Amino acid sequence: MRPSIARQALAGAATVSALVLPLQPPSPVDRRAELVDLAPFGSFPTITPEEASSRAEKGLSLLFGSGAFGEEPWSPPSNAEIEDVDAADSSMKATEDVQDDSTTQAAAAGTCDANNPNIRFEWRNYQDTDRAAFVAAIQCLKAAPSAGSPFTASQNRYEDLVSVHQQMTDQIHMVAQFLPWHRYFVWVFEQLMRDECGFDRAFPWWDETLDGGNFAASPLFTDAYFGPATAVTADGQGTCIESGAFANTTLHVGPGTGNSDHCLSRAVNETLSATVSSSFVNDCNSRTTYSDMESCQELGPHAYGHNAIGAVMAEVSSSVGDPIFFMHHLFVDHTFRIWQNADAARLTTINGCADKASPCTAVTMDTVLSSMGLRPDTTVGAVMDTLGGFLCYRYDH
Ligand SMILES: *[C@@H]1O[C@H](CO)[C@@H](O)[C@H](O)[C@H]1NC(C)=O
Ligand SMILES: *[C@@H]1O[C@H](CO)[C@@H](O)[C@H](O)[C@H]1NC(C)=O
Ligand SMILES: [Cu+2]
Repeated sequence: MRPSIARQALAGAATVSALVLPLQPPSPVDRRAELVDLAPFGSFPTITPEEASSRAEKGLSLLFGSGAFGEEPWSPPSNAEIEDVDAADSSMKATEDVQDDSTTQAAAAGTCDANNPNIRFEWRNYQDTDRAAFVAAIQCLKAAPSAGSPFTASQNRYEDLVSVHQQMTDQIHMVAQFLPWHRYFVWVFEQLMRDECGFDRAFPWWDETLDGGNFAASPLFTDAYFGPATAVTADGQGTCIESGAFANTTLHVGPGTGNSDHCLSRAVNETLSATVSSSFVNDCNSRTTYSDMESCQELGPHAYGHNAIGAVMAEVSSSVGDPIFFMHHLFVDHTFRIWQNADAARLTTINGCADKASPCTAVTMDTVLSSMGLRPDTTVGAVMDTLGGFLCYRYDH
């Protein structure tokens, strides 16, 4: 089913917003972006920041801000840090470090020079030429053919990623391997960009807390890059994205478990985006057991980021259809890495449920992570350390 789309005349639109007017050719002055019913998209389940705060171990949370978490993650980069990046031209250096066959070489060798890993640069530290190359490589995946079966409904290489996530939804959400699987999935995306679209630069990440409360003004949501963070309308509709690198995209996978053609749409709610804050992130990261931290992050900042962008991004199974998905999950992965940095044991241990059976199967280092053949399967243990050999990256801060 195609979500119903109402095109409205501009004049007096607010007073006739409930009406679906007959389609008419828009004049250049009068036309508005197509509106989208949000009902087919639903939303991610959440806990409130207050719930996260009241359940967190307050003793540990006092350590935040004192440098106890190593990379001082949640303050904007200092001028000195930015100058370091410029002086070393680290994006070029990281570029040279990319292995020709990074899919298998690092995994087979099991080595990573921790002094010389790939570096993921926060979008504000990522140069314009790198930004343009990054979105161009995503466009390349969207223009390349799908590999076909088993990527149901996919009509291009990018949608193969959407299809994998859609089909695996129940195995990768609300389970302990949520964080390791999405770390692996971002890596799979990175490999497709490098191996199939020639992307040979450092990767970016998005410190979403810097844009909380004002996604619309984020340097990601511009016509040069991901397109606008269009606001949810007063009567709760989204809009098709009509500018930026992914303007006028038709998606074929989803929404939900079904597959029907629908536009790439957003419905940004800045009340929800304001919830994506460093205090919420830190409350979740102050939890000392993996499973407590994981559920707090998944239902907390992770879920609010999805719901704040809305429409395609708010739909659990096929949210990958909006390329901002990967920037959001780079943020989630950064948060996970910061939690791990506080204690070396967090690179080699995990707990919680690997499935939704009762009693459940416990997650272990040997729990398998699959991308349905996009890239080889791996294990939770292989991705716990971002410098462990299968992976070889760190964040710029
Ligand atoms: C934005 O989210 C808040 C919090 O859930 C909600 O109360 C409000 O109605 C939403 N705004 C719109 C326009 O949907
Ligand atoms: C997207 O479609 C709209 C409506 O047809 C059009 O005005 C706009 O120019 C298109 N944008 C691009 C980048 O093609
Ligand atoms: Cu997911």
